[in-house]
Amino acid sequence: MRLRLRGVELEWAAERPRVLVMGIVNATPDSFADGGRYLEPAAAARHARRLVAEGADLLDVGAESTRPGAPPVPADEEGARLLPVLERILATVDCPVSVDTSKPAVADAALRLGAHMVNDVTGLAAGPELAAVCARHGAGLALVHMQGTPRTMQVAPHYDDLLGEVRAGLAAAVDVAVGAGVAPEAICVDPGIGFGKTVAHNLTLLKRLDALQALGRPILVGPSRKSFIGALLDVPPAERLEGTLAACTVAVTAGVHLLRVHDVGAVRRAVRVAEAIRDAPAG
Ligand code: HH2
Repeated sequence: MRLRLRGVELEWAAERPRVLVMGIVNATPDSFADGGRYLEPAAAARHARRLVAEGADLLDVGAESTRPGAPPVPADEEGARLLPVLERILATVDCPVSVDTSKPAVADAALRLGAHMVNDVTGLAAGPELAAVCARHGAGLALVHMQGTPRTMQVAPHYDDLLGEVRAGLAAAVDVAVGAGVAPEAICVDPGIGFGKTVAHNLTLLKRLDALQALGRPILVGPSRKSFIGALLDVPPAERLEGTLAACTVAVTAGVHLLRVHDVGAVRRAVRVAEAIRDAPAG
């Protein structure tokens, strides 16, 4: 399996694939787990360097919180937060950098600065324009399944056939992206933990990531510190490390390719053990 980003190719062996870790840098005032800490380019770049030193294979930089209930941020404000931080990070680290945005204008500016991939949590809900921007720059594109919008998605999520609907939604998004000129090898897919999902939906998706293998694309998942862990353990985001490690471990067993997380060092160590168990002789 391969994922072609701009100027970089990520590769997973058919046997014993090594799961890659994507470290999160949120240049936002209000992200649920780390809002306000990395708004300044220097602080964000320091954090990026630390995540890479802890073992991040790539970074995801965002400037709009998509936590449940979050208000939309205008493109000029998102760009004004994102671009100085991104520029500094690109000059500081030497791994691929993804930008977490759904806005074509913001993505275009970020890709002009040298970002390698766009991470769209809406899965091209607004149409093919964002994908066309990625195609023009030869950038990678992560497509995330979301039911509703961040403002409404957790009101009453409902599925008649969870795995079938998430898979079909992602397949449709992949078709839109390819129709806009994105190479299939440049696309990865994500079931969207917490994006229009109940706790039970999130648990089933993590357990059954294998249901997305039929899409033939690398699978990305982002359980890090999310509210399903808070619901199970009754702890705030800062105390969700153990829950995050458990979710990541199960995702490794279920065939994930990329994990989007805040706690890179701890996840890297947990993943190494989970991979060793996955690859051990069965008896
Ligand atoms: N989750 C969040 C943001 N971006 N991207 C992908 N591909 N998958 C995810 O699950 C995902 C994502 C939400 O987490 P975070 O960035 O930590 O919080 P906030 O949206 O409040 O900034």
